[in-house]
Amino acid sequence: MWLHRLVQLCLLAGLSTVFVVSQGCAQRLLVEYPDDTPTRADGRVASTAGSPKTFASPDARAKAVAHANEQRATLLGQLKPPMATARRLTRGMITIDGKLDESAWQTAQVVTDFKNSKAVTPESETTRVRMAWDARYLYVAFECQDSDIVATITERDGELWREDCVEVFIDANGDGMSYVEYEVSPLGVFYDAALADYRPSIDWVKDLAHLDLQHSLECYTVRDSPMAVAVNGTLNDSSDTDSGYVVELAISWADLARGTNASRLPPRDGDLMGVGLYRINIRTKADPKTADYAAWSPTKSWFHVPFLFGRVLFID
Ligand SMILES: [Ca+2]
Ligand SMILES: [Ca+2]
Ligand SMILES: [Ca+2]
Repeated sequence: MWLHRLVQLCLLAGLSTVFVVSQGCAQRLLVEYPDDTPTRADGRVASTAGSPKTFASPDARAKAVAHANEQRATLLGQLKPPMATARRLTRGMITIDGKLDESAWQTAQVVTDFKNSKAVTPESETTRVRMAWDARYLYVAFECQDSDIVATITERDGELWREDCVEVFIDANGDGMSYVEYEVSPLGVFYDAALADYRPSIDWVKDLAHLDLQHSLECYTVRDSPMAVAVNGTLNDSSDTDSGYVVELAISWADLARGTNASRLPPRDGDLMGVGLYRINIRTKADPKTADYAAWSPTKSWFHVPFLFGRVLFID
């Protein structure tokens, strides 16, 4: 019954392929994201609302900017964003199927040690991420240990951050301002947005946590960024203990280029990008109110702090 309902939900969500394989008492679910998914907007659209912050006087603005710059320098010094390498692959080495059995994944650097972003405390269940790239895609693989997998949202671009999900933010030109955001849920639902025209000195004058999302968020829809999810456990059933889920994602350089103002994609050997890797982990069993908002590079606030993203070094 549960399975039937899940397949129904996936069909409703426009997901083209669902494979279920029984593994003892564990159930394995693979979901592929189709090419013809409905879109909210084709490519970039203009910001819909909001206006830049205003200040009582030029002096007040200068003070606010100086204060924000000072805070940014302090946070950078305290949090020291981590770095990881992504190695270049030959095309075809990775198959997006939710299984990380390719040799390219076995040899990729493992990013781990995620912390709750605000409190900078260790997450409750382990997240491991690997990255790699080729001429067409940036590949990102999440392995999420999760004893209680929670995912009910089936709508594309739904509010996935309210349930279990993983998130990748990419500041392709490293300016600490504009970036794209991708989210994937254990149900294989996708969210994407471009955050542009973001001005750290002006939009964050209060406490570095007040990015004017209304002004900066742009709807945008990927065209060539396939992903697959494998769940080892039961979704939305807290009566048992789940093992976790895997998200295997390929983000095309073409999609990234449409969402950012990066001038040089794909990257070249030695290029650096800002990359935020995040995971939201609802733990209904532990306490319905608790969740981990975990980050590879914690921000001491929410996730939208692009100058504190981790750094990824692209190497041949
Ligand atoms: Ca694979
Ligand atoms: Ca969970
Ligand atoms: Ca479960």
